[in-house]
Order: sequence, then C-alpha cells, then structure tokens
Amino acid sequence: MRIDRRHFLEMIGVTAVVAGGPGRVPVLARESAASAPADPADYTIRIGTGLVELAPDHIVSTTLYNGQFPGPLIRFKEGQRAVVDIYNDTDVPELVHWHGQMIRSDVDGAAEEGSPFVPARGMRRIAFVPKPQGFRFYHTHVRAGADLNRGTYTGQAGPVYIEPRNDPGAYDQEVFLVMKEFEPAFSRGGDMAMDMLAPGVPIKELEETGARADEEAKGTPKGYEVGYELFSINGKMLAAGEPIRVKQGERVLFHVLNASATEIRSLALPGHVFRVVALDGNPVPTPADVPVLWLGTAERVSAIVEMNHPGVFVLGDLSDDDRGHGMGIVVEYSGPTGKPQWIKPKPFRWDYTRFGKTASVPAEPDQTIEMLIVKHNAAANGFNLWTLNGEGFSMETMTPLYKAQEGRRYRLKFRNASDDIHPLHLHRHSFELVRVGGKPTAGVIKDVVMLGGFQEIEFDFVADNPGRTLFHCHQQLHMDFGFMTLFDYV
Ligand SMILES: [Cu+2]
Repeated sequence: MRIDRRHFLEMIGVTAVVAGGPGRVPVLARESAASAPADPADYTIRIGTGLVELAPDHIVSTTLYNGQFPGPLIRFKEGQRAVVDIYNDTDVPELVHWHGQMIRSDVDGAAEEGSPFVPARGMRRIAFVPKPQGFRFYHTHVRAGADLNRGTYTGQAGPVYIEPRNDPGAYDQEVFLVMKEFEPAFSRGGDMAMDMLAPGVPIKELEETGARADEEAKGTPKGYEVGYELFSINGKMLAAGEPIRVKQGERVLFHVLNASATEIRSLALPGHVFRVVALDGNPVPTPADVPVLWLGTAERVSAIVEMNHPGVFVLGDLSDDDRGHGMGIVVEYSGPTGKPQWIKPKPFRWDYTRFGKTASVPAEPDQTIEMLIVKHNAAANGFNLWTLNGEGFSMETMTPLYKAQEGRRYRLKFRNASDDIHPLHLHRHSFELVRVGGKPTAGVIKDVVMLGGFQEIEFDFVADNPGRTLFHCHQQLHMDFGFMTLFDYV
C-alpha cells in the first residue's frame, strides 16, 4: 500500500502538534479555531530555553522552538497567506528567518534588512504569503559573535515544507532529516573535509592573494574555529532514537537539512544510492544518482532512495569521529535484524553541475558584480575577519553597498582567496548557478551554494522582490565577522 503521510495528515484533520512517528520530525499543524483565541494565528512559534535528550546520558540545554529540537515541521500552502505568532520567552531579542522564501524584508527575519526583532519576553505577529513551493526552513538570524549560546549554535532551527499546488507524490514515505551538532566550543584548528568539491582545482592567483593576506597578518596564527562534542539527526544521537523503518521496494523521499552553525555535512546509506531530485527545495533539471550527499551549512537536498537492499544500516556522516559521536540514524527493513552496518563509501566529489542542464546556457546578465573574498587572520579579537572587495560588513551602520534595480538580472562572481569553503546565501531570492569551479551549467536553482577554497563560482539572480536584501556566508563565524553585504533596490 502506498502511504502518503501528507494526505494521511490531511485526511485525519490534525489540530495540534502531531508526533511524526519513529525518527521523524513532529509536524506543527494549523491550529483549530476551537483551541485558539478569538483572532487566532495559523501557526505559533515559542522561543524558549529547554532540554534536548540527544541520548539517555546526553541531555543538552539550549534555546528551542516550541520546546523541541528540531522545531516542528511547518507545512505551508504555496500562495496561501499565513499568520504566524512568534513569542520570545527568553531575555534577549530574537529573529526568526524564513530561509529560502521570497517574502518581504520586514518579515524575512534579518535585522540588516529592517525586520524588527521579537522583543525579549514579548511577541510579534507576522503575515506573509509563503513561496516558492518546496523544502525551506526557519532559523534564528541573530549575531552570535563570541557567544556560543546565541545564533545558530542554539537549537533554533526547524524544517518548512511549502506544499505545491500540484503534488507529484511519486514516493511511498517522506522523511525529514535535520543534521545538527551540539555542545560547541572554540578551538584553534578545524578538522573539516576540504577536498569534497568538484572540480577542485585551486586558482593560483587566489592562492597568491591569500598568501599576501597571511603575510600582512605577520605570522598571526589563524583565528578561532568552532568544534562540537555531540552530533545528531532529528535531535537524536545515532541509535538513541527510533530507526527509520522501511520495506523492500519502497521509494523513500528524504528531505535532508544541514542545520549546522558552521560545519559541512555528508550522508551515505551503505548499499543504496540517492537519486537527487531537488536542491534547496527546487527540482533539479537532471535528477542523478549519487552515493554520498554533501551539504554546506543551511543547504537542503531532497533525494529518493529505492529500498532494494534489505538489512539494518547506518545512514550517517562520512566522518568516523562525528558519526561515532552521534551523526547518524538507523535504517531498518522489516524482517532483518542485527547490528546496524556501516560501510565506508568510496571517495566521491560533490558536483552541483551534474544536476544541471548541459545543452543550454543561462540568460545573459544585465550586470556582473565581482566579489573578492579575503580572510584576515585573527584580526578581530582573535577571530578571523572577512572582507568582500576589501569591506567587512558593519553591524553598526548596516550600509547597503550594492544596488539592485527591479527586473534586472545580476551575475555575482565570487573569488575565494581563502582555503575555507563558504556556503554563500542570498536572502529573499533564489539564484541560478552559471559556473562552478570553471565548469558551466544552467538550471540549478539554489539559495545556498558552497564555494571551494581558492576557487570561483558564478550565479545569477533576478531582482524581482523589492526591498533590502542580505547576502552572506552562512557559516556563523564568517557572517558574524564581516562576511555579509546588503543590496538595496533603487
Ligand atoms: Cu564563509
């Protein structure tokens, strides 16, 4: 029997927060008129401190949405206006950002764009028309700086699914997976994978620019990085939660979100391949099979897995250390039992262009804007300072340095003179990848994209959503220390 959870939930007419089933993200359903005040919101989000039981002996205290991690899955209907009440039960102002949606600046949830804060111990009611359809998410957008109890280091993240007007529904189960680390601490070095992006050839000129910046720092060691003690999928360390239960022959649609503040994540399921059907919630022109998913901070991948290899497996991160500290979830076929198996996949490079169109090119832009990214070692009280074309973003003045004119198509060309991978994010718009590491492509629509160390990337956006628009690296340390800029519509 084909079970479509979405239609099932609609059939039974849920009126409260519904437990999502084993290993699942609970759903925040529309409130019923009966249980709400005279003028009810469609959805209510409460920001507050709470506990997450990652495993019986690993219970963390952090800031959460509705007392849980991940925050409840919010299902919107594309084009249908939604009223959302946000209550802030903490002592500090907060912001809820609707990542990947094309909505107004005042409700987008970024102070830099002019969205008001949700006051401490206060509330804010917002209304917007959710779009576009597909897998989005919501998360805090406050600056953390040196405070590891703020921003995306906390548990303030949850999935959003905007229901399309027409649902293709060619799957048997839909499973949301939110990958997230807890218990952050500053350190002097990182251990993150750096060589997983294709084509992966560093550009000499960018290496030289990076070397000059290192010289200017006069041998200063690199700034602080963040590491984590505990790792989880859907708020549970590997084997601490319920497994994902599947049947042979089923097609399972996974919606994977990397809700990390700073890390790149990977995911593999031994004996199975992922057919990638959407990136950042947008269907790809060329669905393709891959053995491993790689996701930069805030990226999403939707992929179908055909369950044709019975057994008990670990669906987990490639990093042995991170998986060993919880970054995985068990997939269990009905029938077989035993210890979950993990088999290390062969090395695999993530290439966005394989999901693109090969025979066509994107439209010509009206204007190209080049941005050179430079790292200044430990230049901000021990933290690396980031500049775009020589400017680190000022949180004091929040001056827009770039102008966009409605209707025009802009090509942004980023040149990375650092060895770090940057998950570049544009607010309130999607963009089309044009060139990745020298390789042309078309038709891949995203809102976050990883730019490799000493490499280049080009993408286009059409200025079709007037209002201040933020661009930044989604790595919390990078965005907090300069790697941000504002576009103003003229
Ligand atoms: Cu970055």
